[in-house]
Order: sequence, then C-alpha cells, then structure tokens
Amino acid sequence: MKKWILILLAALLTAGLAACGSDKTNGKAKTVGDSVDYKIIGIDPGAGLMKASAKALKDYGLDDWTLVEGSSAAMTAALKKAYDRKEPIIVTGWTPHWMFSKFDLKYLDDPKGSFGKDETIHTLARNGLKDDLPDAYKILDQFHWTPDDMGVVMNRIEDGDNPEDAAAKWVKKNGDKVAQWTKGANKVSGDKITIGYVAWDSEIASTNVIGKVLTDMGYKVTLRQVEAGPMWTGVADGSLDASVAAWLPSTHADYYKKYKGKFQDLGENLAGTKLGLVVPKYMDIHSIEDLKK
Ligand code: PBE
Repeated sequence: MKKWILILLAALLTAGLAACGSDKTNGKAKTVGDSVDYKIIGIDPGAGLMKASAKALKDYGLDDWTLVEGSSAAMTAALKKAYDRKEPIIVTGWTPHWMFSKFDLKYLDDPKGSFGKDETIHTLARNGLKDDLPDAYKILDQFHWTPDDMGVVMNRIEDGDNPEDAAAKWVKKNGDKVAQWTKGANKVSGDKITIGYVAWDSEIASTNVIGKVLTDMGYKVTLRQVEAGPMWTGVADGSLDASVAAWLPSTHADYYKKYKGKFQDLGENLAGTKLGLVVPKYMDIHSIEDLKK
C-alpha cells in the first residue's frame, strides 16, 4: 500500500515539475515579454495611439519590444483569437470601443503618463464651410453625444449590422438628441457634403450617424474613408468638408499643429475617452512597468 502511495507521489511531483518547467526558458522564469514574443499589437501607423505607444516603449525602456503595425480590424481579430484561447496578448486600445463590452479587458497603468490625459473627440470643418453650407455647419457644430450612445452603434456593427443600418437605427430611436443637433438648421435639397473618417471602430460609428442625420436633412452625403494624415490634410485643403474624428488635444496634436489655421475646430462632440495598452483581465500584469520584468 505504502509503496503505491510513494509511486503516486513521485508521479505527481514529476508532473508538477514538468508543468513548472514549461514556464521557464533556460532556467529563467518566463517573462510577460517571452509569453507574447515581445510584441504589442498595434493599429494603423497614422493613428495618434501608435505614436503614443512608441513613446511609451521609450519612456519605459522597453527597447526589445516591437509595436506591430496593422489596422483596427487586424488588432481586434488578433485579440479575439488570443482571448478565445486564453492566451496572453497586449494590444493598443482606446475607449470608447466595443472590445470592452465583448471581452474582459483592462488598461495597463501608465504611471509615466505616456498616453496623456483624458481628452475629447472634436469636430473639424474646412475653412469656408460656414458660408458655403451654413445648415450643415450648424448641425456639425451642434453634434454632441456620449460614449454610451456611440457604444450602442459600435456594438450593433460588431454584431453584424452594416454601419449605415446601425446608424439609421440609432438615429430613429434618438429623435430627441438628433433634434438638438438639427435645431435651427434648414433642410436643403441635394447639397453635396463629404465627411472624412478613418476606419477606427469609434469613428465608423460617429461618422455614419452624422452622415445619416445630414442625409435626412436633405444633403447628398459622401463618407470618405482615408488614413489619419490624409483626413487632416483633406479638411485643411478643402477636399473634405468636415470630420468628426479629431482626438484632441494630445492624440492628434501633431496634425493639429501642422494644419493650424487651415481648418476650423468646432470643439468637442464626445467626452470620456482613454488610450493605452490593453490586456485581457486573465493576464497577471497591471502596469506598463510590469513589461520590463
Ligand atoms: N484612435 C481612435 C485614434 C483616434 C480614434 C484612438 C485609434 C488615434 O489613435 O488616432
């Protein structure tokens, strides 16, 4: 009997050691870096979030880490894949974003403040829009909603609605808000307006909503998807009439400085944003500083 117990204990001990062993490389405990191949899954290179993330790598001395360029869609696909397998992953993330309602995620603390403070999303108009399309200008100027509003549209899109339908449903249900935006504006008949945006999930939602509102007011609306740089250039050179996708004062600070005077900042359309490095809650790290270990 005793012999059996000893054999059993020995077997358990061996299995236990083997399990520990799989967590070690060359006798050293496996670090977070090892577990994710020293990669942070980023988005499109023009995003302010990518500049902030590159700055974070510097600020925290994470020299051997790579910020992987891609797109918002590629980032969320990688996140979903890792999350479903409970594998470690670190992504560049922001709020508002549907990923926080679909997955249990957390921001890594940023004690050095590389990602700046909370900011707001602004609406931009090209110079001269006020004279050329005064009613559209008024609506754009009065456009303001909340992260929860945006979340409704974003989640619908993530659940399979096309962006136009998701926006139309929201507009239909939120007549009171829309009435505030269109207050004092006259309907037009077929005036053309082009709104620029980047394929960030938050901006796909907001742009489609303002597009729907302008369409309902009689405009012939074009929503033009571009990269971040060209979005700012377009408003500055007048090839785009407006954008509701300017993150200020920090995230798009470079673009803002570069084109200052060549566009109109109509101010905040949404408050309550955040940017940073994001991981699934099942990962046992809490701060960007933990990546150094
Ligand atoms: N984002 C979403 C953008 C602004 C909107 C945070 C990815 C950026 O980083 O530029």
